[in-house]
Amino acid sequence: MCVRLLQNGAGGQAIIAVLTMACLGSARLCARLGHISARRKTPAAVVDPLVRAAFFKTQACSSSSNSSASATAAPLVAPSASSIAQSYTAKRALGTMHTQHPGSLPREDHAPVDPYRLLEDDLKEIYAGMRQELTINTNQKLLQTISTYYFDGQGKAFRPMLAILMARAVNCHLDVHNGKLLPSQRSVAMIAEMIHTASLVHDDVIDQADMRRGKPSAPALWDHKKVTIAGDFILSVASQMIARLRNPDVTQVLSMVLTDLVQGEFMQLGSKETENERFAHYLTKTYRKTASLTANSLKAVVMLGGADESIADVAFQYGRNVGLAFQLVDDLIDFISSTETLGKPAMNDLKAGLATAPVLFACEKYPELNPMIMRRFEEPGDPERAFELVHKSNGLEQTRFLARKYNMEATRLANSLAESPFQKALVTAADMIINRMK
Ligand code: GRG
Repeated sequence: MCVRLLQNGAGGQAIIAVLTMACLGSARLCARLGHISARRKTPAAVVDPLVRAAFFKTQACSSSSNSSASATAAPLVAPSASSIAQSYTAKRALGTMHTQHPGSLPREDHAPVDPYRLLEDDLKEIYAGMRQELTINTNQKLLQTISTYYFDGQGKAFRPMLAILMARAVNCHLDVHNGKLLPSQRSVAMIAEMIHTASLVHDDVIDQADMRRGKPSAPALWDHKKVTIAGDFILSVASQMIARLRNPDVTQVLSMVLTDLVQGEFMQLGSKETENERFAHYLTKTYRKTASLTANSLKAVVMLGGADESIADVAFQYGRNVGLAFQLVDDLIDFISSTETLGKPAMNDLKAGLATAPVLFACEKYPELNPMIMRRFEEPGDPERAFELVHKSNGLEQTRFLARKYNMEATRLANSLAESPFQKALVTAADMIINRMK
């Protein structure tokens, strides 16, 4: 195992982050990196809404188990992080964002907390809010229909979930706002999901994707020009919401996400000649395309809560680490999940010409992948051969190992915050990202 410093640009500042690199039989690649500067549904009746309200409003930051309220709130304590991860992969509507749970378990202080269960009301509220924002900002019926199409509660809602958890965890940590979520913090959670969704809409047009989340994609249903404009519309409404925050520093942080996303997507269209350059390019692309959104939206919510720079950096780095882990796992499951589980075609990346971490690691053992990468798997049989070589190599294990390293760093950061249900759920969320299958 090698430990390297990777410097990454974000928000115009240099961010130094520790990249602990998995070198399972990949010492060469690791050495090169050294040169880089870079739910079964819980029965609804189990938790009395009033008791839960009391628990979260008056004891929102408390993790103690010595009250009747917290005992009643026991279903928030899930059996294990991986079972949460498995249960959430089942298709769910927003009303069923519960971890599956066989019944009430005794509360254990160190047991994981299910973020979906914990934030059920918050998430319902923000989905209703996003749909409302998109609906009231246009009287064009078709624009309303297309722009709200992906706000159907079928996404994993990771970004708003993380933003709300971090906001509430830091409010508890600082002992401010009674541990409650501020309206501006709720807005940022919505903005993050809206930016994410606008990028999915555009991505589906660019990739001419037929499916998204197990249903026809927007461009499969409507004219591509209209779908593109609907993506722009989602972004324009999100921009208005940013402006309404009336906070120039937060505006700058959130605007950076857009610059990063567009650059990340653009970088994905290019490739590099050498293995060193390719991995550096891949990591920077991954930060920009995926991790910048989680890093900067988590930073924005804590800034709005009144956090100082050091806590803002904890939030940013937690978001950056879970974002990088998320994308690595995304790239991994493209090789191991079925089309049915994913709700979109599997082996999509190779077919789209993309060399992701599993392939880049597999190159160590199978250099014949190099010319395939350079021609973006365009020759007949390239995707199938590359898929086979990746499975024969250690590329999948190395990718998971690297994702786990980021996950461990995120967990360390979450554990640097004062204990609260939200802080604990940040730890669970990082684990869910690692254990997910879709
Ligand atoms: C319009 C802001 C904007 C950008 C244009 C097209 C583009 C530039 C960027 C695309 C960026 C993109 C699609 C990143 C994908 C990141 C990613 C891993 C998406 C999958 O996220 P999940 O699995 O999706 O959280 P769900 O369906 O759960 O919401």
